Amino acid sequence: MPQFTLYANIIATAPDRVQLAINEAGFTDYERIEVDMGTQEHKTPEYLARNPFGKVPTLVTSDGITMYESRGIARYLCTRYNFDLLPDPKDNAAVALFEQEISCEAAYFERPVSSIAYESSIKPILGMETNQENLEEGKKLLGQYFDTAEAIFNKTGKKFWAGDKYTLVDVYYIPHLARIFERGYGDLVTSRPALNAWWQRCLARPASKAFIENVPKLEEVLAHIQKVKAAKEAK
Ligand SMILES: N[C@@H](CCC(=O)N[C@@H](CS)C(=O)NCC(=O)O)C(=O)O
Repeated sequence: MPQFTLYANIIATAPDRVQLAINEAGFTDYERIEVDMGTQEHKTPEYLARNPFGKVPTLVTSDGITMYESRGIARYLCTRYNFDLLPDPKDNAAVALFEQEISCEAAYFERPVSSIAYESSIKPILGMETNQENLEEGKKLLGQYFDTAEAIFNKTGKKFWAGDKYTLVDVYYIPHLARIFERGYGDLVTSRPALNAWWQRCLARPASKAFIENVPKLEEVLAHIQKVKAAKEAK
């Protein structure tokens, strides 16, 4: 029996925080179950019993732990299975920087990047029109956050968000940014030299590189949705 089951969905960003942590650790003793969000499987009583918010990801371990929230799950897996993506617990300065940056990602990155993702990827998938004003506002706010981040990278000379070690903080940025690049907004990163240097360091890591290169392309997702719809209508 595998150590745990990860309930996820191929086009969803949040489960990818957990998936990339698993990939970076090279952990293989688990199973991944694709939740069919097209048929609202994540809103069925059976799924809601595992995750009352009706979202992916959810983790279920072989010894009976059920857990939701991607950042919490990734951190739990790191602790439980010794994924080398956390700071040395004896290094107080490293732990402090890690905790600070974990908060910054959730507080300052998540909201603007989510609005870009919603306008440029999710709305087309749901058959809705992109609101260009909201998209531009998201890009502006993300740009402002990245300006501050750029100054910090320059001032500190750190290689990764939480210091010189690649950690879960880097993992948490990558799923959204991979999609930002896929949608053609990669200049938000590449126009800032220190941030771009960080991105290149991530790309030099085989697991992160493979993840970034294989992120689902919106055009392919839309084509797949059309195919499923056409097959249903033909029945
Ligand atoms: N804070 C949650 C967010 C989870 C989340 O919003 N997942 C999205 C996919 S990226 C989802 O399941 N959406 C379906 C819905 O809200 O119905 C986490 O990090 O796990």
